[in-house]
Amino acid sequence: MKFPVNSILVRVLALTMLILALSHVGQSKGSGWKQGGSKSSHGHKSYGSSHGQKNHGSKGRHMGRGNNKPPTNSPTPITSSPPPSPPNVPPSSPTPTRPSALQVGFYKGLCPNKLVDIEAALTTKVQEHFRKDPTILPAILRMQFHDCFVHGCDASILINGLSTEKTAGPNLSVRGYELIDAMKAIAEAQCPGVVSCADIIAIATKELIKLGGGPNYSVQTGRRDGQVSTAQDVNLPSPFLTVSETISAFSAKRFTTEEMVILLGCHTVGVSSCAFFQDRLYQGTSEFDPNMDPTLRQQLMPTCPKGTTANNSTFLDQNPQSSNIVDNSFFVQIQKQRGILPIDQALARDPKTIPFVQQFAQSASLFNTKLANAMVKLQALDVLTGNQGEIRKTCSRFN
Ligand SMILES: *[C@@H]1O[C@H](CO)[C@@H](O)[C@H](O)[C@H]1NC(C)=O
Ligand SMILES: *[C@@H]1O[C@H](CO)[C@@H](O)[C@H](O)[C@H]1NC(C)=O
Ligand SMILES: *[C@@H]1O[C@H](CO)[C@@H](O)[C@H](O)[C@H]1NC(C)=O
Ligand SMILES: CC(=O)N[C@H]1CO[C@H](CO)[C@@H](O)[C@@H]1O
Repeated sequence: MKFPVNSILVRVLALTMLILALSHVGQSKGSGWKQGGSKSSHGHKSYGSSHGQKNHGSKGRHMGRGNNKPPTNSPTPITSSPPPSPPNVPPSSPTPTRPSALQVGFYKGLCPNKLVDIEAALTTKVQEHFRKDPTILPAILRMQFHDCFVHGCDASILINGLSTEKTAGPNLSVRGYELIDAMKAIAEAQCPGVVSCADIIAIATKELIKLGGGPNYSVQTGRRDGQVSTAQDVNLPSPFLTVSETISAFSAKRFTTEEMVILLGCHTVGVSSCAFFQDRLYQGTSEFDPNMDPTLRQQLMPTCPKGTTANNSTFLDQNPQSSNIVDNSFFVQIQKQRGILPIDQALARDPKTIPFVQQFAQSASLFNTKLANAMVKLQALDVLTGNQGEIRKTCSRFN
């Protein structure tokens, strides 16, 4: 699944975004459309990243925050893997004590200048970047998903090297590293050695979802950075998996089917390149999808001629008013047989997921609440806290 982006400058940016859209490239496909075959997950990860991530342009309404944004949701913090919290509170410690679990506002008072609000400084950077490039939204959503799904949310996706996670097939379309590096530079300048790269990704993700018109939830912080990153660990759910296979993949990470559906709903922003859906367009190809909306098929054919190797892309949310907005229109589109990725369309046809698709399509507020809760849970997946891991000095290298 991918996550696309959202909202915002709709028209103006749309062209730009298309150009920017990420293409997921290279994936292999699996078996046929809706056969239950077992496709292997090619390395893509779908979710947020890989395909999904395509960026979209941004169309949307306003760029940002704003105005009509839905009210803040306050998801209950979910601690999926509660880190051991040793009650070792040093009496009268001279330096601020780092809490040993994720919490909202973790960094308050932890910088040398206790008045520095480092999270606010980082958030400001995200806003600036988003104004210049709204496609950063799907890109970072995807990065967050890829990072958390492989080895927990420990910034392992950021490590450079010959066989790190970054080098795995699915990472191919992950981008947005420059924003993370810019945020880390701010953190190190104002608050050296304190802010983890894993938290920087989390803060960026939260802010971008809000900027894209989605829920304004409270992001937890306090993650530590991991010390392992290997390509062979990367096993993200492919967009060619069946619904049952996708449920299994998410279940292995302790997500319910409902949570899986809402997380795939992040495809409300982002783009997909032809490689992920062109087989659905042409009769006789393995994934030809006779039930695709015929108008959509006609639109997509010139974008992805049969057998093309061009990496043209299209929005995952085919509502042109909302292709770059984090909202529930993706679910309405797939109900109309206007899904792009095989797994996206399958969600609207499988009895196991139809009820969730219907609920999210009907209620924007339910979509926001459930998405906020699922993001908090995703961002707490297998995190390192307390004294675990490290605080990297440079996000792309272990210390
Ligand atoms: C988002 O939530 C924060 C914290 O509750 C609040 O200060 C801010 O005004 C909210 N922003 C929007 C756009 O609702
Ligand atoms: C997609 O790629 C094909 C082949 O390169 C090209 O002819 C076509 O104009 C492209 N379509 C779009 C919408 O970019
Ligand atoms: C996709 O197409 C764009 C524009 O032609 C090109 O810059 C980019 O490198 C291509 N991406 C891949 C992965 O081939
Ligand atoms: C975006 C990105 O960093 N992609 C990387 C994925 O892995 C390959 C192989 O190492 C790199 O060359 C890409 O740069």
